[in-house]
Amino acid sequence: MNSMIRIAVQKSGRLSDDSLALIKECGIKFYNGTGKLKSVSTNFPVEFLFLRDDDIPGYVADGVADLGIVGENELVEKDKDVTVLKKLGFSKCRLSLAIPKGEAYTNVHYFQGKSIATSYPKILGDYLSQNGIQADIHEISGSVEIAPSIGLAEGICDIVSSGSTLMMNGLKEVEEIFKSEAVLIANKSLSEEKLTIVDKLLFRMNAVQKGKSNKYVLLNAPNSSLDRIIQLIPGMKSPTILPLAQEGWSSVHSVISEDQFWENIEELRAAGAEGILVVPIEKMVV
Ligand code: PRT
Ligand code: ZN
Repeated sequence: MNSMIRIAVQKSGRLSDDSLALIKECGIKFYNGTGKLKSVSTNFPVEFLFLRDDDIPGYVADGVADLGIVGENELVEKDKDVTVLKKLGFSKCRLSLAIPKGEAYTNVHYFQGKSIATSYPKILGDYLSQNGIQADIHEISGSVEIAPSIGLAEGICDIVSSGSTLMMNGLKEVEEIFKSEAVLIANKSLSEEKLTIVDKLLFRMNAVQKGKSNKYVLLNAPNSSLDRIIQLIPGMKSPTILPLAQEGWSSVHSVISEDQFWENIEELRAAGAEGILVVPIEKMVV
């Protein structure tokens, strides 16, 4: 029988769009009409389960799903025995302690004997005990940020991204206790057949990720500066050099990481490069 893997992705929420976009960029086609709980790809041996993110670590640990895409915050909180295959670079956020704006804060001992509302009692509990703090953890499932203003708790521990939710609720961030991003997780006892499919998927994901962090650069340069330019943008093996119709000039094609490009641009221009074009790369296999 032909094997197939099952991937659990968030049904709707902050992880969904980027998870599905990544899968599509890997060339995997499927239909995800609203309200669907399952979908089978038409061109890759994979079935998708659309779930609440809270359930994903458990489903993967139990083998109901073979793989899952979930935030590290949810994974660590649920404390399930799964393998993290890959950090995916999206849904980045932090889990932080926050207190009312007007409160004076010096260090984490502020929380000694205080009450803290959170949806992450395990991560918070571990952090407090590592710091020798005894506090009263109130587990609540949503709207954590209003807990201090309604008198439920003195501080909160919640996910922060831009910080505007804290600000709007008269709170200030005082300790970052955990950094999170989306990760690809796997069941620990996948069959050889399934592992072969997982490897194919990882190969595609790596190509997509590498493509995103690199750019294709084309520029014109006088032949006298080619040696310097090749040093600055050595590319994957070495740059492609093509003669321009104008005597004494060449077109240089190379691949460069975006960060490096901004660092090198002045030097490229100083070396005589002109007409510099930077083009996105869809996939990159090295
Ligand atoms: O319905 P389901 O259970 O599947 O979804 P959910 O409501 O539990 O989770 P969802 O979709 O809100 O978030 C999914 C994951 O996205 C989280 O587990 C995090 O890993 C990640 N993520 C990234 C965030 C945020 N950014 C984020 N800003 N999760 C939540 N928030 C919330 C936060 O709780 C707070 O209310 O946004 C508010 C803070 O945002 P700022 O920008 O105002 O600081
Ligand atoms: Zn959730």
